[in-house]
Amino acid sequence: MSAGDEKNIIRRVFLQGSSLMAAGLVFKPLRSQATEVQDENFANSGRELVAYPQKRPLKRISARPPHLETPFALLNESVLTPNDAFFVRYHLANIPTSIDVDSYQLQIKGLVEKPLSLSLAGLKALGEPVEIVAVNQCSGNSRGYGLPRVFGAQLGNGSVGNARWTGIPLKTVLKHAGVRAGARQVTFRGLDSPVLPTTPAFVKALDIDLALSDEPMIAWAMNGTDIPFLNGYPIKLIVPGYFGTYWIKHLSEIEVIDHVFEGFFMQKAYRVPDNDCQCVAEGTVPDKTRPIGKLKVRSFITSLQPGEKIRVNEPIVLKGIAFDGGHGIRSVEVSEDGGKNWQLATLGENLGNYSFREWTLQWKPREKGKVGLKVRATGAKGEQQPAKAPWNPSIYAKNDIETTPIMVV
Ligand SMILES: Nc1nc2c(c(=O)[nH]1)N[C@H]1C(S)=C(S)[C@@H](COP(=O)(O)O)O[C@H]1N2
Ligand SMILES: [Mo]
Repeated sequence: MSAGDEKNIIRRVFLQGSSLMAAGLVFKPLRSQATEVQDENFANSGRELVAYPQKRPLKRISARPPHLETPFALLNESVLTPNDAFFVRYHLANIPTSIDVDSYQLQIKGLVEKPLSLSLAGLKALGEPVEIVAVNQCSGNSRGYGLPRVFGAQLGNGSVGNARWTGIPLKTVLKHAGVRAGARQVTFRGLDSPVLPTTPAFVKALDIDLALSDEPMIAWAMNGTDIPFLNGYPIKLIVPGYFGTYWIKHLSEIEVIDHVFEGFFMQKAYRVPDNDCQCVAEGTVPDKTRPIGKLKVRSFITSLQPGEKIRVNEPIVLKGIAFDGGHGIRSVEVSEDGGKNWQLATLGENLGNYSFREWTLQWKPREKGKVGLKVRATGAKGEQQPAKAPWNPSIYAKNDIETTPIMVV
Protein backbone atom coordinates (compact mmCIF):
# COMPACT_ATOMS: atom_id res chain seq x y z
CA MET A 1 0.00 0.00 0.00
CA SER A 2 1.40 3.42 -0.91
CA ALA A 3 1.70 6.27 1.59
CA GLY A 4 -1.13 8.02 -0.27
CA ASP A 5 -3.46 5.05 0.16
CA GLU A 6 -2.63 4.95 3.82
CA LYS A 7 -3.56 8.64 4.22
CA ASN A 8 -6.80 8.06 2.34
CA ILE A 9 -7.73 5.23 4.64
CA ILE A 10 -7.07 7.45 7.62
CA ARG A 11 -9.22 10.12 6.05
CA ARG A 12 -12.06 7.70 5.38
CA VAL A 13 -11.85 6.21 8.83
CA PHE A 14 -12.21 9.54 10.54
CA LEU A 15 -14.81 10.93 8.18
CA GLN A 16 -16.82 7.80 8.75
CA GLY A 17 -16.38 8.36 12.47
CA SER A 18 -17.66 11.89 12.40
CA SER A 19 -20.71 11.13 10.27
CA LEU A 20 -21.61 8.30 12.61
CA MET A 21 -21.22 10.67 15.52
CA ALA A 22 -23.48 13.16 13.78
CA ALA A 23 -26.06 10.40 13.49
CA GLY A 24 -25.76 9.86 17.22
CA LEU A 25 -24.00 6.52 16.86
CA VAL A 26 -20.83 5.33 18.47
CA PHE A 27 -17.64 6.10 16.58
CA LYS A 28 -16.15 2.90 15.26
CA PRO A 29 -13.26 2.93 12.80
CA LEU A 30 -13.80 1.10 9.52
CA ARG A 31 -10.93 -1.29 9.93
CA SER A 32 -11.43 -1.79 13.62
CA GLN A 33 -12.02 -5.25 14.92
CA ALA A 34 -12.69 -5.78 18.55
CA THR A 35 -10.57 -8.89 18.87
CA GLU A 36 -10.78 -9.54 22.56
CA VAL A 37 -11.42 -7.81 25.83
CA GLN A 38 -8.55 -7.34 28.25
CA ASP A 39 -9.59 -7.32 31.83
CA GLU A 40 -8.03 -4.79 34.12
CA ASN A 41 -7.79 -5.06 37.82
CA PHE A 42 -9.77 -1.89 38.50
CA ALA A 43 -13.35 -0.68 38.56
CA ASN A 44 -13.53 0.59 35.01
CA SER A 45 -12.40 -2.74 33.62
CA GLY A 46 -12.80 -4.51 30.30
CA ARG A 47 -11.00 -2.73 27.47
CA GLU A 48 -11.78 -3.55 23.89
CA LEU A 49 -8.74 -4.19 21.71
CA VAL A 50 -9.29 -2.12 18.58
CA ALA A 51 -7.08 -1.66 15.50
CA TYR A 52 -6.84 1.92 14.18
CA PRO A 53 -4.98 2.91 11.00
CA GLN A 54 -1.25 2.12 11.19
CA LYS A 55 -1.84 0.46 14.57
CA ARG A 56 -2.13 -3.07 15.87
CA PRO A 57 -5.09 -3.74 18.15
CA LEU A 58 -4.66 -1.49 21.19
CA LYS A 59 -6.78 -1.03 24.30
CA ARG A 60 -9.37 1.63 23.72
CA ILE A 61 -9.84 4.01 26.67
CA SER A 62 -12.02 6.40 24.68
CA ALA A 63 -13.23 6.60 21.09
CA ARG A 64 -13.65 10.28 20.38
CA PRO A 65 -11.08 11.63 20.57
CA PRO A 66 -9.12 8.37 20.31
CA HIS A 67 -7.24 7.29 23.40
CA LEU A 68 -5.52 3.94 22.91
CA GLU A 69 -3.20 2.13 25.30
CA THR A 70 -0.44 -0.35 24.59
CA PRO A 71 -1.09 -3.86 25.96
CA PHE A 72 1.87 -4.81 28.14
CA ALA A 73 2.73 -7.89 26.11
CA LEU A 74 3.63 -5.51 23.26
CA LEU A 75 5.95 -3.47 25.50
CA ASN A 76 7.81 -6.74 26.05
CA GLU A 77 8.74 -7.01 22.36
CA SER A 78 11.57 -4.49 22.38
CA VAL A 79 13.02 -1.58 24.35
CA LEU A 80 11.96 0.70 21.52
CA THR A 81 8.17 0.51 21.39
CA PRO A 82 7.12 -0.42 17.84
CA ASN A 83 5.36 2.49 16.09
CA ASP A 84 2.26 0.41 15.46
CA ALA A 85 2.04 -0.45 19.16
CA PHE A 86 2.64 3.06 20.55
CA PHE A 87 -0.19 4.54 22.64
CA VAL A 88 -2.37 7.39 21.36
CA ARG A 89 -3.88 10.26 23.33
CA TYR A 90 -5.82 13.33 22.19
CA HIS A 91 -7.95 15.88 24.03
CA LEU A 92 -10.01 17.47 21.29
CA ALA A 93 -12.26 15.59 18.91
CA ASN A 94 -11.47 17.64 15.79
CA ILE A 95 -8.32 15.77 14.93
CA PRO A 96 -6.85 16.09 11.45
CA THR A 97 -7.95 13.38 9.03
CA SER A 98 -5.49 14.00 6.24
CA ILE A 99 -2.37 16.13 6.05
CA ASP A 100 -0.69 17.34 2.89
CA VAL A 101 3.03 17.31 3.65
CA ASP A 102 3.85 19.33 0.54
CA SER A 103 1.93 22.35 1.77
CA TYR A 104 2.58 21.80 5.51
CA GLN A 105 3.85 24.94 7.25
CA LEU A 106 5.20 25.48 10.76
CA GLN A 107 4.77 29.08 11.96
CA ILE A 108 7.20 30.66 14.42
CA LYS A 109 5.93 34.00 15.63
CA GLY A 110 5.56 36.38 18.57
CA LEU A 111 8.57 37.92 20.27
CA VAL A 112 11.10 37.11 17.53
CA GLU A 113 13.27 39.17 15.19
CA LYS A 114 12.10 37.29 12.13
CA PRO A 115 8.79 35.36 12.09
CA LEU A 116 9.18 32.16 10.11
CA SER A 117 6.89 30.00 8.07
CA LEU A 118 8.76 26.77 7.44
CA SER A 119 7.94 23.94 5.07
CA LEU A 120 9.10 20.50 6.17
CA ALA A 121 12.03 20.79 3.77
CA GLY A 122 12.80 24.25 5.20
CA LEU A 123 12.72 22.87 8.74
CA LYS A 124 15.08 20.03 7.86
CA ALA A 125 17.44 22.46 6.11
CA LEU A 126 17.97 24.57 9.26
CA GLY A 127 20.71 22.34 10.67
CA GLU A 128 22.08 18.89 11.33
CA PRO A 129 19.46 16.35 12.42
CA VAL A 130 19.79 14.98 15.95
CA GLU A 131 18.57 11.73 17.54
CA ILE A 132 17.43 10.95 21.03
CA VAL A 133 15.74 7.93 22.59
CA ALA A 134 13.06 9.15 24.98
CA VAL A 135 10.02 7.93 26.89
CA ASN A 136 6.64 9.50 26.21
CA GLN A 137 4.34 8.92 29.18
CA CYS A 138 0.93 10.48 29.84
CA SER A 139 0.67 12.33 33.16
CA GLY A 140 -2.39 10.26 34.06
CA ASN A 141 -0.84 6.90 33.22
CA SER A 142 -2.07 4.32 35.81
CA ARG A 143 -4.69 6.73 37.22
CA GLY A 144 -7.30 3.96 37.06
CA TYR A 145 -5.45 2.08 39.80
CA GLY A 146 -5.36 5.08 42.15
CA LEU A 147 -7.51 5.46 45.25
CA PRO A 148 -9.49 7.42 46.16
CA ARG A 149 -10.72 7.41 42.58
CA VAL A 150 -10.72 10.76 40.77
CA PHE A 151 -12.41 12.34 37.79
CA GLY A 152 -10.79 11.85 34.37
CA ALA A 153 -9.92 9.02 32.02
CA GLN A 154 -9.37 5.77 33.94
CA LEU A 155 -6.01 4.89 32.45
CA GLY A 156 -4.31 1.54 32.93
CA ASN A 157 -0.51 1.31 32.74
CA GLY A 158 -0.15 1.39 28.95
CA SER A 159 -0.10 5.13 28.19
CA VAL A 160 3.66 4.99 27.89
CA GLY A 161 6.16 4.15 25.16
CA ASN A 162 9.79 4.64 24.19
CA ALA A 163 11.10 5.63 20.77
CA ARG A 164 14.13 6.94 18.92
CA TRP A 165 13.24 10.42 17.70
CA THR A 166 14.96 12.18 14.81
CA GLY A 167 14.59 15.89 14.21
CA ILE A 168 16.09 19.29 14.79
CA PRO A 169 16.75 20.92 18.18
CA LEU A 170 14.00 23.38 19.09
CA LYS A 171 16.70 25.89 20.05
CA THR A 172 18.06 25.82 16.48
CA VAL A 173 14.66 26.84 15.16
CA LEU A 174 14.15 29.51 17.83
CA LYS A 175 17.63 30.95 17.28
CA HIS A 176 16.93 31.11 13.58
CA ALA A 177 13.87 33.24 14.28
CA GLY A 178 15.86 35.26 16.85
CA VAL A 179 14.29 35.31 20.32
CA ARG A 180 13.92 38.90 21.50
CA ALA A 181 14.67 40.30 24.97
CA GLY A 182 11.80 39.89 27.42
CA ALA A 183 10.84 36.40 26.21
CA ARG A 184 9.27 34.46 29.11
CA GLN A 185 7.61 31.37 27.57
CA VAL A 186 7.11 29.63 24.27
CA THR A 187 3.71 28.19 23.32
CA PHE A 188 3.01 25.25 21.02
CA ARG A 189 -0.11 24.12 19.22
CA GLY A 190 -0.99 21.49 16.66
CA LEU A 191 -3.58 20.99 13.95
CA ASP A 192 -6.29 19.48 16.16
CA SER A 193 -9.00 21.78 17.42
CA PRO A 194 -12.10 21.79 19.61
CA VAL A 195 -15.51 20.90 18.24
CA LEU A 196 -17.23 23.69 20.14
CA PRO A 197 -16.00 27.30 20.15
CA THR A 198 -16.23 27.37 23.95
CA THR A 199 -13.76 24.49 24.37
CA PRO A 200 -10.18 25.72 24.87
CA ALA A 201 -7.54 24.82 22.26
CA PHE A 202 -4.83 22.36 23.28
CA VAL A 203 -1.93 24.80 23.63
CA LYS A 204 1.03 24.09 25.90
CA ALA A 205 3.87 26.32 27.08
CA LEU A 206 7.50 25.82 28.09
CA ASP A 207 9.61 28.34 29.98
CA ILE A 208 12.08 30.05 27.65
CA ASP A 209 15.10 28.44 29.37
CA LEU A 210 13.71 24.96 28.82
CA ALA A 211 12.76 25.80 25.23
CA LEU A 212 16.33 26.98 24.54
CA SER A 213 17.98 24.03 26.35
CA ASP A 214 19.71 21.23 24.45
CA GLU A 215 17.15 18.42 24.55
CA PRO A 216 13.76 19.60 23.26
CA MET A 217 13.44 18.88 19.57
CA ILE A 218 11.02 18.96 16.67
CA ALA A 219 10.94 15.40 15.37
CA TRP A 220 9.87 14.12 11.96
CA ALA A 221 10.90 10.50 12.45
CA MET A 222 10.06 7.89 15.07
CA ASN A 223 12.17 4.73 15.17
CA GLY A 224 13.66 5.63 11.81
CA THR A 225 10.45 6.15 9.88
CA ASP A 226 7.55 8.63 9.57
CA ILE A 227 5.73 9.36 12.81
CA PRO A 228 2.41 7.44 12.70
CA PHE A 229 -0.50 9.73 11.87
CA LEU A 230 -2.12 9.35 15.30
CA ASN A 231 1.19 10.08 17.07
CA GLY A 232 1.57 13.50 15.46
CA TYR A 233 2.52 13.16 11.78
CA PRO A 234 4.34 14.90 10.22
CA ILE A 235 6.13 16.68 13.10
CA LYS A 236 5.92 16.54 16.86
CA LEU A 237 7.55 18.38 19.74
CA ILE A 238 9.70 16.09 21.89
CA VAL A 239 10.55 17.25 25.43
CA PRO A 240 12.78 14.48 26.85
CA GLY A 241 12.26 13.82 30.55
CA TYR A 242 8.93 15.67 30.66
CA PHE A 243 5.43 14.21 30.65
CA GLY A 244 3.81 13.66 27.24
CA THR A 245 1.40 16.55 27.67
CA TYR A 246 4.09 18.91 26.32
CA TRP A 247 4.87 16.74 23.30
CA ILE A 248 2.60 18.58 20.85
CA LYS A 249 1.51 16.49 17.86
CA HIS A 250 0.95 17.80 14.30
CA LEU A 251 2.98 20.82 15.50
CA SER A 252 1.88 23.86 13.48
CA GLU A 253 2.49 26.99 15.55
CA ILE A 254 5.19 28.18 17.93
CA GLU A 255 4.84 31.55 19.63
CA VAL A 256 7.35 33.33 21.86
CA ILE A 257 5.56 35.38 24.53
CA ASP A 258 6.60 37.83 27.25
CA HIS A 259 4.36 36.45 30.00
CA VAL A 260 3.24 33.17 31.56
CA PHE A 261 0.71 31.59 29.20
CA GLU A 262 -2.85 31.65 30.52
CA GLY A 263 -4.48 28.89 28.44
CA PHE A 264 -6.66 26.21 30.05
CA PHE A 265 -4.24 23.30 29.53
CA MET A 266 -1.52 25.18 31.45
CA GLN A 267 -3.52 27.13 34.06
CA LYS A 268 -6.29 24.66 34.89
CA ALA A 269 -5.28 21.20 33.71
CA TYR A 270 -2.05 19.23 34.06
CA ARG A 271 -1.05 20.84 37.35
CA VAL A 272 0.37 19.27 40.50
CA PRO A 273 0.57 20.53 44.09
CA ASP A 274 3.36 23.10 44.34
CA ASN A 275 5.54 21.34 46.94
CA ASP A 276 8.40 18.82 46.97
CA CYS A 277 6.25 15.69 47.04
CA GLN A 278 3.73 17.18 44.58
CA CYS A 279 1.16 15.78 46.95
CA VAL A 280 -1.63 16.53 49.43
CA ALA A 281 -3.53 14.44 51.97
CA GLU A 282 -5.92 12.09 50.17
CA GLY A 283 -9.13 13.77 49.12
CA THR A 284 -7.93 17.31 49.89
CA VAL A 285 -7.24 20.29 47.62
CA PRO A 286 -3.81 21.97 47.38
CA ASP A 287 -3.48 25.72 48.12
CA LYS A 288 -1.05 26.18 45.29
CA THR A 289 -0.28 24.22 42.13
CA ARG A 290 2.27 24.34 39.31
CA PRO A 291 2.40 22.83 35.82
CA ILE A 292 3.42 19.16 35.83
CA GLY A 293 7.08 18.60 35.01
CA LYS A 294 9.37 15.60 34.78
CA LEU A 295 8.72 11.88 34.87
CA LYS A 296 9.25 10.08 38.16
CA VAL A 297 11.21 6.84 38.38
CA ARG A 298 9.13 3.76 37.46
CA SER A 299 9.57 0.11 36.55
CA PHE A 300 7.42 -2.70 35.23
CA ILE A 301 7.57 -6.41 34.54
CA THR A 302 6.65 -6.91 30.88
CA SER A 303 7.43 -10.62 30.36
CA LEU A 304 4.61 -11.88 32.60
CA GLN A 305 1.07 -10.57 32.48
CA PRO A 306 -1.21 -10.45 35.54
CA GLY A 307 -2.80 -13.84 36.14
CA GLU A 308 -0.28 -15.76 34.03
CA LYS A 309 0.53 -19.34 35.06
CA ILE A 310 4.11 -20.60 35.29
CA ARG A 311 5.60 -23.96 36.32
CA VAL A 312 7.14 -24.63 39.69
CA ASN A 313 10.92 -25.36 39.76
CA GLU A 314 11.36 -24.33 36.13
CA PRO A 315 13.77 -21.42 35.76
CA ILE A 316 12.54 -18.48 33.72
CA VAL A 317 13.94 -15.08 32.78
CA LEU A 318 11.89 -12.19 34.10
CA LYS A 319 12.14 -9.12 31.92
CA GLY A 320 10.90 -5.57 32.10
CA ILE A 321 11.58 -1.86 31.75
CA ALA A 322 12.60 1.02 34.01
CA PHE A 323 12.84 4.76 33.35
CA ASP A 324 12.98 8.14 35.06
CA GLY A 325 13.01 11.84 34.20
CA GLY A 326 16.50 11.86 32.72
CA HIS A 327 19.10 10.91 35.35
CA GLY A 328 19.13 7.29 34.20
CA ILE A 329 18.56 4.06 36.11
CA ARG A 330 20.97 2.93 38.84
CA SER A 331 19.31 -0.36 39.74
CA VAL A 332 16.22 -2.52 39.45
CA GLU A 333 15.21 -5.10 42.07
CA VAL A 334 12.56 -7.78 42.21
CA SER A 335 10.81 -9.20 45.28
CA GLU A 336 8.79 -12.42 45.45
CA ASP A 337 7.92 -12.07 49.15
CA GLY A 338 5.93 -8.87 49.28
CA GLY A 339 8.94 -6.57 49.51
CA LYS A 340 10.89 -8.17 52.39
CA ASN A 341 13.81 -9.36 50.25
CA TRP A 342 14.94 -7.91 46.95
CA GLN A 343 17.05 -9.49 44.19
CA LEU A 344 19.14 -7.29 41.94
CA ALA A 345 18.25 -7.50 38.25
CA THR A 346 20.73 -7.17 35.37
CA LEU A 347 20.40 -3.95 33.39
CA GLY A 348 20.36 -4.13 29.60
CA GLU A 349 21.97 -1.82 27.06
CA ASN A 350 21.94 1.87 27.95
CA LEU A 351 20.23 3.83 25.17
CA GLY A 352 20.56 7.12 27.05
CA ASN A 353 19.13 8.60 30.22
CA TYR A 354 15.71 9.40 28.73
CA SER A 355 15.12 5.89 27.40
CA PHE A 356 13.51 2.77 28.83
CA ARG A 357 16.24 0.63 30.41
CA GLU A 358 15.64 -3.07 29.93
CA TRP A 359 16.25 -5.36 32.90
CA THR A 360 16.29 -9.15 33.26
CA LEU A 361 16.44 -11.57 36.16
CA GLN A 362 16.78 -15.34 36.27
CA TRP A 363 14.13 -16.70 38.59
CA LYS A 364 13.02 -20.14 39.73
CA PRO A 365 9.70 -20.34 41.54
CA ARG A 366 10.07 -22.94 44.31
CA GLU A 367 6.56 -23.14 45.67
CA LYS A 368 3.15 -23.57 44.13
CA GLY A 369 0.51 -20.92 44.66
CA LYS A 370 -0.14 -17.24 44.09
CA VAL A 371 2.88 -14.94 43.94
CA GLY A 372 2.88 -11.14 43.71
CA LEU A 373 6.09 -10.21 41.93
CA LYS A 374 7.19 -6.71 42.84
CA VAL A 375 9.65 -4.60 40.88
CA ARG A 376 11.37 -1.46 42.13
CA ALA A 377 13.74 0.94 40.35
CA THR A 378 16.23 3.44 41.75
CA GLY A 379 17.41 6.37 39.66
CA ALA A 380 21.03 7.49 39.30
CA LYS A 381 20.48 10.27 41.86
CA GLY A 382 18.96 7.88 44.42
CA GLU A 383 15.29 8.55 43.68
CA GLN A 384 13.45 5.29 44.47
CA GLN A 385 9.90 4.16 43.80
CA PRO A 386 7.70 4.34 46.91
CA ALA A 387 5.50 1.42 48.05
CA LYS A 388 2.59 3.80 47.62
CA ALA A 389 2.95 7.07 45.73
CA PRO A 390 1.80 10.18 47.60
CA TRP A 391 -1.60 11.37 46.38
CA ASN A 392 -2.55 14.37 44.23
CA PRO A 393 -6.07 15.35 43.11
CA SER A 394 -5.60 14.33 39.45
CA ILE A 395 -3.56 11.20 40.24
CA TYR A 396 -0.76 12.34 37.98
CA ALA A 397 2.77 10.93 37.96
CA LYS A 398 1.73 7.76 39.79
CA ASN A 399 4.84 5.65 40.41
CA ASP A 400 4.08 3.12 43.15
CA ILE A 401 6.05 -0.12 43.17
CA GLU A 402 4.06 -2.42 40.88
CA THR A 403 2.94 -5.93 41.78
CA THR A 404 2.29 -8.50 39.07
CA PRO A 405 0.09 -11.30 40.43
CA ILE A 406 0.93 -14.67 38.88
CA MET A 407 0.14 -18.31 39.64
CA VAL A 408 2.83 -20.95 40.13
CA VAL A 409 1.44 -24.39 39.21
N1 LIG B 1 -1.83 18.22 19.15
C1 LIG B 1 -1.91 17.53 20.31
N2 LIG B 1 -0.77 17.11 20.87
C2 LIG B 1 -0.82 16.41 22.02
C3 LIG B 1 -2.04 16.13 22.68
C4 LIG B 1 -3.24 16.59 22.06
O1 LIG B 1 -4.34 16.40 22.57
N3 LIG B 1 -3.12 17.28 20.87
N4 LIG B 1 -2.03 15.43 23.87
C5 LIG B 1 -0.77 15.39 24.63
C6 LIG B 1 -0.76 14.38 25.67
S1 LIG B 1 -1.56 14.73 27.13
C7 LIG B 1 -0.05 13.20 25.56
S2 LIG B 1 0.03 12.09 26.82
C8 LIG B 1 0.72 12.92 24.32
C9 LIG B 1 0.43 11.53 23.79
O2 LIG B 1 1.26 11.27 22.69
P1 LIG B 1 0.91 10.12 21.66
O3 LIG B 1 -0.54 10.22 21.31
O4 LIG B 1 1.81 10.30 20.52
O5 LIG B 1 1.22 8.84 22.38
O6 LIG B 1 0.44 13.84 23.30
C10 LIG B 1 0.41 15.17 23.72
N5 LIG B 1 0.36 16.01 22.55
MO1 LIG C 1 -1.30 12.99 28.62
